[in-house]
Amino acid sequence: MSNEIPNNVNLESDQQLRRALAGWHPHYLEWWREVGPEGFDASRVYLRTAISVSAEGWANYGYVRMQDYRWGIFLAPEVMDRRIGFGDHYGEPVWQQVPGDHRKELRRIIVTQADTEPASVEQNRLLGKTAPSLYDLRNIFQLNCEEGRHLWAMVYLLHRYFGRDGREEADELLYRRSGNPDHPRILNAFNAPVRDWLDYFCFSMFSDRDGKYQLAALAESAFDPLSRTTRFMLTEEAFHMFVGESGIQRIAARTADVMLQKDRDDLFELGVIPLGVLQKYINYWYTEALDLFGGEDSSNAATYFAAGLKGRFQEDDYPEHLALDQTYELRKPDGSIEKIPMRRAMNAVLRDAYVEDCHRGLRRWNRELEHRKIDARLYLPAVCFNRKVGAFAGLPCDPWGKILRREEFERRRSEWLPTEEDRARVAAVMKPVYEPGRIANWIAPPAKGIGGKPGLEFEYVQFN
Ligand code: BYC
Ligand code: FE
Ligand code: FE
Repeated sequence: MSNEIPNNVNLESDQQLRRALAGWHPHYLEWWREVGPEGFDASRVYLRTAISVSAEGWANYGYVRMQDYRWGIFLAPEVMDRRIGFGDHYGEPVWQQVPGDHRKELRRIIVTQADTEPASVEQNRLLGKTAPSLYDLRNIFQLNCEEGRHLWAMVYLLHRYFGRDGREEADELLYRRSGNPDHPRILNAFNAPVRDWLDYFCFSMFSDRDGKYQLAALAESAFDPLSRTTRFMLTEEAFHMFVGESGIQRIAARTADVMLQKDRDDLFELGVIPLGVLQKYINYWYTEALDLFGGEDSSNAATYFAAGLKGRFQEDDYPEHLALDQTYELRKPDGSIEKIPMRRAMNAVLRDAYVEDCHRGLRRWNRELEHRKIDARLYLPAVCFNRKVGAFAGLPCDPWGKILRREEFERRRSEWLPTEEDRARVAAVMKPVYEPGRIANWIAPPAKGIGGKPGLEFEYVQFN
């Protein structure tokens, strides 16, 4: 079987690991059949498959049926004499095995990360039915397959380094289900339904970007196998964020074009998505993603940092790596400041880097509006808006950070967050387009195609 699993972890010579994976693999395929993309089992998709970690190993494009995708196990190359970059063990050699003292925490971090990967596949499973073009259809399938591979990456760590309880956790990962009240996925945003392509693009923009920051923090880990797996996963994450960011950009561009041509209020009737509705989806998914960072004041975060398990985004860029005797200043909506010891504030530090990154995407979207001399602008709501986790959880504040009376917040909620009516109208414009050369009315064509192919004319998915 190991010859079926592309890998650079010497699977051929590790019989125990091979046996563990051989037990898990059929369950994984069952899971994919049950909750993977629905309705495209017979389709051949123009996918990229990683066959090695070198640049050439990447550019491997071809038609495959998704269930035959070669999910592999890849670690970024070992860095010689790598040292622990932060926390109480700063400067010591990194670990090639799990230290007994931190086993529980490490397993928990890996399981939390792992759980998001299959969850996202489950969330997206129906979207192929309403894809705006073959290009977009191919991209969602590419992301699904790569999230499947990310699950493999984490299951590799559990099987290889955590023995029996690692194998049990790996089984649980195929048992929990996004949105299932009895056995839900671990983090909230991964139980939220992704019902239409606006949800999906926002999800890829904001939740996959959380992935980028969490994976980057884990890439700093003293546990070297975790660092190496997450470093390779990060190379795939860039495309996931591109799909989300460029997807929203193309929607904004299309809506703006229609606004220029037709001076009509009801853009839905013209088959495009009003900017106000796009804004509500942004408000929703951005704040769901902010919750994924955990509490601003977190003893777990302090433990992870002290132990060297989870660092900051690009830890090397910080002037020092102990984060002792420093405080983080958390600004509250009432203008007051809460001082948090720095190590306990690592979730907030990571989130701040994330927020800045989101603003870069936002500026690109707004440029589409500026170009066309349209006055409206998209924005990112204040970090205290619509929160369920952390210091701002449950606060009735508006997207500009102003605290409201609770009744007023409830009354105006539909101005800021998608309503059932919004969702129904979005769903009504999302009719599938499966012909090469054509695209749905509500989104602009992509600037370029995939793997050197044209954006629209190429038959990225062949139905059988
Ligand atoms: N939902 O100390 P606290 C990706 C719990 S995305 C539900 O504030 P901590 C991807 C928490 O477990 C990247 N529960 O936070 C994207 C704790 O429970 P206990 C995913 C939550 O522990 C798209 C309590 O509240 N990667 O890859 O520092 C497609 C207090 O927590 C939530 C990771 O998350 C929540 N949102 O947790 C595909 C990296 N937040 O101890 C893939 C691994 C907190 O009271 N995870 N809780 O029982 C971690 O590093 C950390 O666990 C967290 C923050 C970042 C989640
Ligand atoms: Fe992932
Ligand atoms: Fe991703």
